[in-house]
Amino acid sequence: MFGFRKRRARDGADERQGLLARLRERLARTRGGLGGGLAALLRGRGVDEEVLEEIEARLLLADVGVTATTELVDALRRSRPRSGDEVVAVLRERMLEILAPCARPLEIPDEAHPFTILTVGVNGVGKTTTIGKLARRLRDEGLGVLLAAGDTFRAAAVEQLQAWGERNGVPVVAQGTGADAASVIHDAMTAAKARGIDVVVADTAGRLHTKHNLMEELRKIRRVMARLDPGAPHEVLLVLDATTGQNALAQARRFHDAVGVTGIALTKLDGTARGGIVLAIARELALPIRFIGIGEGAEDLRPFDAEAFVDAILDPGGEGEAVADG
Ligand SMILES: Nc1nc2c(ncn2[C@@H]2O[C@H](COP(=O)(O)OP(=O)(O)OP(=O)(O)O)[C@@H](O)[C@H]2O)c(=O)[nH]1
Ligand SMILES: [Mg+2]
Repeated sequence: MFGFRKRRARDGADERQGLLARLRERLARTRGGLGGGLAALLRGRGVDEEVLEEIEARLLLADVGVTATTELVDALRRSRPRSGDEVVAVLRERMLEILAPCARPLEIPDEAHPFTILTVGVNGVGKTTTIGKLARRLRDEGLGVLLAAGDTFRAAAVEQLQAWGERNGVPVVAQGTGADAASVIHDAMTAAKARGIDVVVADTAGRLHTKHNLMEELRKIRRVMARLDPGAPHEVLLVLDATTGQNALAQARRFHDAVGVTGIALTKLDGTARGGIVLAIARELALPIRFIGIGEGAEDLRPFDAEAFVDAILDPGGEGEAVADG
């Protein structure tokens, strides 16, 4: 009995190592600009003003944003690091201070029946894909999930969500293209209640945050949901695309003003050197970062873990990796 438990614990540790390694691999481009680049920059010289300016430029290039970059560089200036390791240690500590308040995982309490998640965001940021991955994650945790095909605008949107539903064995409630999105989501909530489903995740059509009438439509969806359950939507999950850089902040502000965002999923952190946007989001918006997307596969959605993230973008660690790609 004891042996079994010990093996389980080790399997858990191995699995965590595997997850961290994959995160590192997927964030290689951001790390190339920050951590990996730092090691090369500091080789054989002290941390003078010129080095600080270079670090500042790299942080800005990685989309860390002016406010957080200034804070990080000021911290370096004050602590007078004498080696690359010390620079990394100071940055690590400060970055964690910035990120920690935002690393609040999505919790699904037992009381909400069903717990409803309304997914919103600009066109093409990864809403539907995130919903598909999330459905898989929730299902694996033993929760009953139902998806609502609330993107009734784009022609192939319903089929795309249905494909994710089939892949994960999760039911999808849909009407045709052109149907009223609020009515689809209403139907889904009613069906979920009748079937004792735990979580409803609703897709919506991509919309530009600057289009007033489209934001008004989201407000209507909100109202319809609240009529069925005063607590709904329990989560308004805003999906942001990391490759859009600082524009993501503008999107977040507009969506938050319109529908009250309660959590952020930040996608496409793989393959971009602009992963520092996570720090800008944490610094500029007091919103929980629930998930990060690091690939297109079903297992590529991760709860946001500040420590794992900072280590993955900063740690020059790995052998001979230094300045991988630019
Ligand atoms: N590399 C990468 N690609 C992603 C990630 N998330 C989504 N994508 C890709 O981004 C593209 C758009 O994703 P969708 O889920 O269709 O985006 P959407 O927001 O639903 O788009 P609309 O419904 O048209 O507004 C697809 O090709 C996805 O595979 C991610 O974390 N990493
Ligand atoms: Mg979509």
